[in-house]
Amino acid sequence: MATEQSYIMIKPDGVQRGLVGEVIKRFEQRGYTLKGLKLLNVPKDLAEKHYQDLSARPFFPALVDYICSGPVVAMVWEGKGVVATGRKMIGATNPLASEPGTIRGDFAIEVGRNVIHGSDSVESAQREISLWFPEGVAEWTPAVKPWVYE
Ligand code: FUP
Repeated sequence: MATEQSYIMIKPDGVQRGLVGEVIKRFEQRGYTLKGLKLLNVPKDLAEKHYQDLSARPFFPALVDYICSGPVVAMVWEGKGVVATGRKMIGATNPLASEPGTIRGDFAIEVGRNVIHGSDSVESAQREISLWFPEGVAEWTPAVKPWVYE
């Protein structure tokens, strides 16, 4: 049975503010498995493709500029329910509406500086993982798996 994967990205503000370890720690501690990880400066066409559904929105040019303003950390995380649970761990799009205890609720104020992206559905995750990791991701099974899953 294929295990669910999500595309999780620490945006340029998260990288610049030194939140990479904090984000990775939260996903690791929850029990999810890191399958892909890279730091990259985002080409404009990749940012535009990633956010293609928002291309008609007034904030789109600023959003693309923000994503291209410094390196991001692109990741693939795997595990049961990782898409929906990842979104809960990340918090609401607008950080002022994000609950404390979520990543955005603990570390962000502005919607245009909201630290992290997480796929919003399994279908989006598949599209985003192909877009950001055309080379594919690592194959491995963590030894703790029987202690995380019954
Ligand atoms: P999310 O799935 O939580 O990342 O939210 P969306 O896909 O709706 O929005 C993607 C990104 O667009 C947000 F992370 C930040 C940006 N955005 C704005 O800058 N202004 C807005 O009003 C809405 C979204």
